Amino acid sequence: MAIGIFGGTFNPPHLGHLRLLRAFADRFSLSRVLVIPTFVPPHKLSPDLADAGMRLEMCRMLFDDHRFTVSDLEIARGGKSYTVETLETLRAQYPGEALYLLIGSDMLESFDTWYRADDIRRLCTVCAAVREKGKTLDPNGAVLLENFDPIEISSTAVREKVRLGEDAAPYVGEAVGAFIRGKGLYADAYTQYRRLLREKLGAYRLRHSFCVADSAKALAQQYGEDPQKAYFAGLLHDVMKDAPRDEQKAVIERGGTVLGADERANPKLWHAMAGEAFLRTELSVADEDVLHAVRYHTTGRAGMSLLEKIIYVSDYLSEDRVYDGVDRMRRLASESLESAMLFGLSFTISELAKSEQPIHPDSVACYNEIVLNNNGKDRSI
Ligand code: DGI
Ligand code: FE
Ligand code: FE
Repeated sequence: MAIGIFGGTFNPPHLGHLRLLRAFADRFSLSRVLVIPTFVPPHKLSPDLADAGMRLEMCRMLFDDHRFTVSDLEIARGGKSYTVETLETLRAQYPGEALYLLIGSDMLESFDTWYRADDIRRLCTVCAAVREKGKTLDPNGAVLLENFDPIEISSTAVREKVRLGEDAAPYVGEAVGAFIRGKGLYADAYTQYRRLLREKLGAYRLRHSFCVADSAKALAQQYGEDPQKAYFAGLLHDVMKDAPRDEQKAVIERGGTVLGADERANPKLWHAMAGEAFLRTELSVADEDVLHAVRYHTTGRAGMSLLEKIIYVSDYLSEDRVYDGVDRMRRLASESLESAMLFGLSFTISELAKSEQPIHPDSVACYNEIVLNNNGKDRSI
């Protein structure tokens, strides 16, 4: 009998691991493969690292094959997980059986620096497979799994997808996907909102929203606003943008806002008002400053707060934006929010005027306020 050993953090285990494990078992005719999640010392624990019990449980769900056994050997042992010690334990437990150790190809290069690497080589056959399609590998004393067709996914990438509100199931299978969601693993305080945005927005608008949130957070840090608040407002500022117009209108009316004549004629402005109403009524947001930042992100207005300005400007300079002048916009925003506001307002107002569209009075008031404050320059001549 030959026994395979596959260690890793499995945070979380994914379909790439599963495919690799199957190829490993097939290639060496392994009757048994021990999957051994590593112990992680408490000081390394982070919100991004599922605890040992959960990693074990996820492994048991995913590696559901009669040949595979998930073992808590290293987790139960605790302390630093030395592979050589695990091999010695297994050698004693399974005398006379050939041991095959599967390691990640990324580990191969540094293998010689592993604790007692020569003893590891004596105790087992070291095996490795490519992780990226079409890559070749320097075996460095290991037996390579030939013709292995990897699934190009990593635990890091899965965690990032989950954090951004994506469902993990396509990468980790239904059971582990449901587990991650149920336990709220790898989520941060905004994951639920990103998930909501995924339902409400198309791909373009979703990316824009993520980018505006990032920009808003950075500007908040620069100008002394609460970065979390700015991130949240930026994330949700366009939440209603892709909804059909009659739905936008219904949300506005349900929120108790009455459309004025300037707004009724201009459906492009509705998403900002509907956004405010949605935050207030559906998400129970009570922070008036956040609500105003969403409400006035399209037109601006006179007397804007710092947060309102940050959201207004972020919408123009987020990473997804490409237009002539975006570099200038970014430069201006790094110097003064008002200069950036003025640049944005001038840009939009002249675009609107060129195509003979109405300009909302709030935009005019916002523009005038900044110009009359001179924006630090003398305009009296
Ligand atoms: O939602 P975004 O595309 O990210 O950006 P936005 O909320 O600034 O919306 C931009 C649209 O709104 C664009 O089509 C121009 C229009 N807009 C902006 N300010 C005014 C305006 N339309 C009118 N009529 N009046 C304005 O003052
Ligand atoms: Fe918008
Ligand atoms: Fe926007």
